Amino acid sequence: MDNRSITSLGKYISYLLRHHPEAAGLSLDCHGWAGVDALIEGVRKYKYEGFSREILDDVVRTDSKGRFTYNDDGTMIKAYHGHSVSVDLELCETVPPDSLYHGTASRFVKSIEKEGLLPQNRLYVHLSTDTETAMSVGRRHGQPVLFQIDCASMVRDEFKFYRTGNGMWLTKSVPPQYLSRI
Ligand code: HQG
Repeated sequence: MDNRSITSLGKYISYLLRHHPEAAGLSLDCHGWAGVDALIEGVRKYKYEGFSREILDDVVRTDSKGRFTYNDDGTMIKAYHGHSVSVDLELCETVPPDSLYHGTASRFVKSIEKEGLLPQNRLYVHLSTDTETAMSVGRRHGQPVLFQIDCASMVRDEFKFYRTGNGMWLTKSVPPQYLSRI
């Protein structure tokens, strides 16, 4: 299977595991896990008849952001980040670096400077450790703009941060006083 098809399947699986599991007849448990057999069956029925465990393993192994993980015995799968469905991802509170970055589009700047960063349709605000990654996240939405987050002050003010298994930083919101445009 070529890389483009693997990427396209990864996008579909992200959609199912983060936003609309019911679209392929799946359900997630309270921690966001789906059964691997049920996922394979759902993808076969709704997206690609030739889908298999081998292809799923390729999707998981080659994903550019390491978006997915299996449980220990390989019978369950979940996405590490990006969810809009209400699940408890069992994230551990972790002290972040002093600064993290968020890339967005220029048309959101006014509102962000007024309200701060809000999770919008997702469960958390997603933050990056480096400016290049943040720029590419922002570019998905339009003309990219970068904000630096003063995590050291947020930690001092008792905001909580979580690190996902694939290295993303999540927090519930970032009020405007901790943001600076760079
Ligand atoms: C913006 C992708 C107006 C926010 C990425 C963003 C990431 C506001 C957009 C992950 C706002 C929401 C998440 C406010 C925030 N007013 N706009 N007060 N607060 N926004 O896609 O961070 O590739 O839900 O800046 O790489 O872009 O899918 O969030 O522009 O890691 O695995 O509202 O999703 O990962 O957009 O992306 P999103 P995001 P995947």
